[in-house]
Parts: sequence; structure tokens; C-alpha cells
Amino acid sequence: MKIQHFKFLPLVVAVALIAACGQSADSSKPAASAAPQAAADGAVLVKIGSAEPLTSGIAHLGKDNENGARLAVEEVNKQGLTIDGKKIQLELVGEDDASDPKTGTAVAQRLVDQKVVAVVGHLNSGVSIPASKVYSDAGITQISPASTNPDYTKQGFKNTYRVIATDAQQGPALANFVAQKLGVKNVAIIDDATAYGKGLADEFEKTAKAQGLNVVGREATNDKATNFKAILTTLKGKQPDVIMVGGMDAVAGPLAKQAHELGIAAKIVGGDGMCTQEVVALAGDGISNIICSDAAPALSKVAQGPEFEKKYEARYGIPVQYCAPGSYDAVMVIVDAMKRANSTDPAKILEAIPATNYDGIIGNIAFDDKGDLKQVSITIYDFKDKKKNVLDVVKM
Ligand code: ABU
Repeated sequence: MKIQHFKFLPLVVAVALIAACGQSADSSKPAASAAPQAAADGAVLVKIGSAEPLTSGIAHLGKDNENGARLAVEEVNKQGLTIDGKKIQLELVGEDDASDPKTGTAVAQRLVDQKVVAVVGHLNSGVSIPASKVYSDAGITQISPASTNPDYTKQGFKNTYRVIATDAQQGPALANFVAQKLGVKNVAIIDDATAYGKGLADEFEKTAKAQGLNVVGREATNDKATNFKAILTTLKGKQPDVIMVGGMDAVAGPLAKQAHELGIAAKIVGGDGMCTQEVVALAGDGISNIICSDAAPALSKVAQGPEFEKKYEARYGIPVQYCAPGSYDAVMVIVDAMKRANSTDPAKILEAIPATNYDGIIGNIAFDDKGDLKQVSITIYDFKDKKKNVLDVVKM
């Protein structure tokens, strides 16, 4: 809203109207820099958005992300936060994107309209990518704890960050492990046709071929599928030593179970989306064949990891599933930016984020010029006694 819109009104009325609208007098500034609200105890209420699937086949993973972010908000509020001499009360505003790109952009707009100062989310790359345009237009920092598709941070937006490795790092790490550590020759690939699943499978395939592996078959399914017996039967005839799955645990778990039922002895190999605690229940006896990577360090291998696991279980009564540590860290990175900027203005937070140098649960967090982590750690696991067991760590 530019001041000249009111050129026929008395100046005092124009100023009052601008103030009432809660908007800058310069329309080129993001609408997100509206005046903060007051909390009940007189503290300034500052909202942080949290967006992930709270319904859909991977609602358990979305809830885990939200749990991580909420734990951080609760801790900051308990410790007390003062910015620019004002007591701050953080509020986490959670929204359900249902793993759906269209719902994701609507949710992003809803968070912007609710005047959040930054957003932790989304989970799915296929949702984070379209939603990032909404946050970019509003000048709000977006930090995804889970989206690994490289394209998310390649769009030229200044506000787009992640606290997880990318599939351009994870895919090659997995393929190198298969070629060098498993010492097998024939691999088949199945992807779920999502930005994540297909993207990771493509990265895996490129490196697998460069490593001299034979890709004996490639099949596609979708992220809502539950019966994989037809494509597994086709691939069984090609006798793969490994079946790489680009998909989340809701696909890879039942797929591993059905492969076991069909007598397929191949290892079922995949990325972070299937490397969850829930995959144990979903895969049944097929769990013994699963090898998967996390695009993050194992909690057992990082300084604050074991304490985080204890805190999380004490608060929620369940173990960490997935990217809760990254969600927790993303909130802390936003708070760290507020402290360094001495401001809760979204524009000032965004300005402070590139200089982040924060020691989080997942390790040191500093960003490159695209918004990706400068240092990452990929962890490769199998499952022993239904628990994740570290096989290898690749630092990049
Ligand atoms: N990183 C796996 C799950 C989320 C995604 O990138 O779609």
C-alpha cells in the first residue's frame, strides 16, 4: 500500500489507515513484517510456522517433525527469550499439508496470513518446492528439516534453506555403498514417481552405472500404492542382488514385506524417507533385507544426540521417528538469527540467516550460498533386533 493512494485524504487519516492495516507504507516490502501481537503475560507473541503432513500415509513422520519443532519452542519459552529488550513468547503454528503440493501452497499462504516470522517445513520435496514461492514472495525464511531434492534450493530464492543433506549427496553415497561394501553386480530400481523418490532413484542410478553396476530393471509405482507384487514379480525374473527403492517408508515397508513373501532375497536399499523406526512394523519379516541411508548423522554419534532422544521420549512417550532433530534445530537456528539480528522482524531474521554458525543436534549448521548445509553426514543402516544399526558414515 503506497502513501500516494491516500493523496486526497487528510494526512492524519491516511496515517491511521496505514497503521490499522498493519502494513508497511512501501508495497515492495513483504506483508509479513506486521506488528507482533502481545501474549497474556505482556510478552510479545512471535509465531513460527510448522508445516508437514499430519494426515496421509506418512502422518507419523509429519507428526515427528512437528514434535521436534514444538520441543524447541517449549524449551526456548521455558528458558526465557528477550530480544531488543522485550520478553518474547514463541508460539508454534502447526499446519497439515497432507503431503499434497496444492494443499501445501494453501497452507503456506495461511501461515503467511497468520504473520509467522519464519517456517519450519515442509517435509515432502514435492510440497516444499511449490510452497517456497509463497514464502519467498512474503519474505519469510523457510527451513526444511526433511526435503532432500536438490531443486528445492536451486530456484534462486533468498529464503530457502534446509538442515539435511540432499539427494545429490545421499544417492551417490548409497550407490557407492552397494558397489563397494556389498560387492554385488546387479541392481533393480523402483521409484514412487514423486520429486523425492524419482529424484533419489535417478541420483542412485547415475552413480551405480558409473561404479560399473548393471541396472537390470527400472519400475515406477506411486506414493499411495500398497500392492507391489506385479512389479516385484517382473523384477524377480531379472535376478537383482539389490532392489533400490526411491520412496517413503509407507511404500518401502510393504514393498520389502511383499518381496520377502515372494521369496526375493535381494537387499531392499533406499534413502532417508524409508529409514525410519516405523519401517520395522511395515516391513514385517522383510526388515532383515532392508539397508537404508539417513541424510543426517546418527543420534548415537553426535554430542547432543542421546540427550535429545531422552528428552523427546520423555515429552512424547515414543522414540524419534525421523527428522525431529532437524526440526528442533531449525527452530533454534531461527531463534539464533533473531538474537543476532536483535529483532523478530521476518526481514531481519532472513538477513541474519546466511551468517548462521550454530552447533545443533545434527552437528554444526552453516549454509552455503544456495541454503544447503556446508557439512553433511550420510549414515547407512541395516536393522538388528528391529533397531537401526549403523553400517557406515560418509562425511561430505
Ligand atoms: N527426504 C525424504 C523425504 C522428504 C522429501 O524429500 O520428499
